[in-house]
Amino acid sequence: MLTKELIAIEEKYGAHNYHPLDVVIEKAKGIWVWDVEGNKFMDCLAAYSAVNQGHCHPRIINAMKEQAEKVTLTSRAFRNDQLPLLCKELCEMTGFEMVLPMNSGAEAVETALKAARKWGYKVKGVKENQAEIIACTNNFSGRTISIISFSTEEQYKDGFGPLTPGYKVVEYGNAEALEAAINPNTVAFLVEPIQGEGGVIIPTDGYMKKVSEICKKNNVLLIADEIQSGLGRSGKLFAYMYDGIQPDMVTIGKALSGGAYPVSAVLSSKDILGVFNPGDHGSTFGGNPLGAAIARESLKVLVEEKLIENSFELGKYFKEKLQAIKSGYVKEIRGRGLFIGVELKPEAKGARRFCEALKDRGILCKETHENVIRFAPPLIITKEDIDWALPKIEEVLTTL
Ligand code: IF1
Repeated sequence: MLTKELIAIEEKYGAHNYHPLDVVIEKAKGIWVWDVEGNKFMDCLAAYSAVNQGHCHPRIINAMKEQAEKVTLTSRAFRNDQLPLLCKELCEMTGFEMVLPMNSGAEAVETALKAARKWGYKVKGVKENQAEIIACTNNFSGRTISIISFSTEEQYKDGFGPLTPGYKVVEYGNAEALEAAINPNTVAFLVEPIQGEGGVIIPTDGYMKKVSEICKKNNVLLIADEIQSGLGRSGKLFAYMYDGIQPDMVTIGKALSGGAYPVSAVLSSKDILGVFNPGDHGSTFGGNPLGAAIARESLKVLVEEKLIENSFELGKYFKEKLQAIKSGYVKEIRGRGLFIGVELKPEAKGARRFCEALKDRGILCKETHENVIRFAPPLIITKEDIDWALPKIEEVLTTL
């Protein structure tokens, strides 16, 4: 079936909770995707950084096939041979002591929030039900009712009340605002070291170091949400590493599985994740052997194919070339590694039409926050691929 028919069917039978570009993808490999009519596109979104390793990476797909022939799900009522190895390998790779595996990014964030609250009561000594968690303006950490409760995007909250209490919001990038908001009931500060949905917002140098010091001084847990910015996207393993800190908890997801299967996790210490006793928390699929096998191979690919270094080098190259484009529409170009946002001026009348024009030239991007075009291709991209895309991007940014 062709694009129009498939779109009509989806419009009829599928809920309209998205407004996707009208490209119907049938096949994907590396940085390229093909639609049902055989048109080829460069994927510059990488499924919101879930396919950092490239679409259908052969090693990841093979790991998935092999494990799928053995056992896919045991539930956590029993043990399996893949989860212990994933936990060990994740800790060795990241320097954390303990892992709690979940499935979606939101579930990992919810797990971190629950751990912080319970740590607050059992370890810090906050009075029951008085725990406060501080988040940032323009945050995005998932779509559950508790997570949207601290969103500053009205649409994400509209119609979903009553919201979960116990959250405060401070200005992103403003360490003094965090310090002022902390009180004896504050148990944690949740922050994205680079805000993705917020429009690829990079805080001033040293912000993460400052908030880490403020949290330590006030016995408040620092939770870094690296579900989008992590696993090489920023040019380092984690974006917080630009400030040379180690948060108390880190949430990861998306590229943890190379886009092959929902796998997420919370990385932390024994003291913090030790607040969970058997039966406190869990999930049917959390820690399943299929996801664990896929995640183990996805991490190996990231390291062995030097994708983090590639993200750093080619991100610098891509950003410099974008900055060299003389466009009256561009207000600012931000980025770290292959996490790049091109913010347009109001007179550009929004980024959506630029994404549509890029699609017509074989490049798939996604606008974020109305006027930012996000360029976040798989980390396997080459200089030649970027050179293929640049003239098309220049044409759109200078002639639309
Ligand atoms: C959508 C963007 C939105 C995330 C960070 C947790 C999660 C995400 C930093 C939750 C998920 C996805 C969700 C998807 C679109 C995309 C997204 F930021 F990437 F662009 F929405 F803002 N922390 N981000 O980025 O992970 O539960 O989705 O696995 O909901 O539209 P999830």
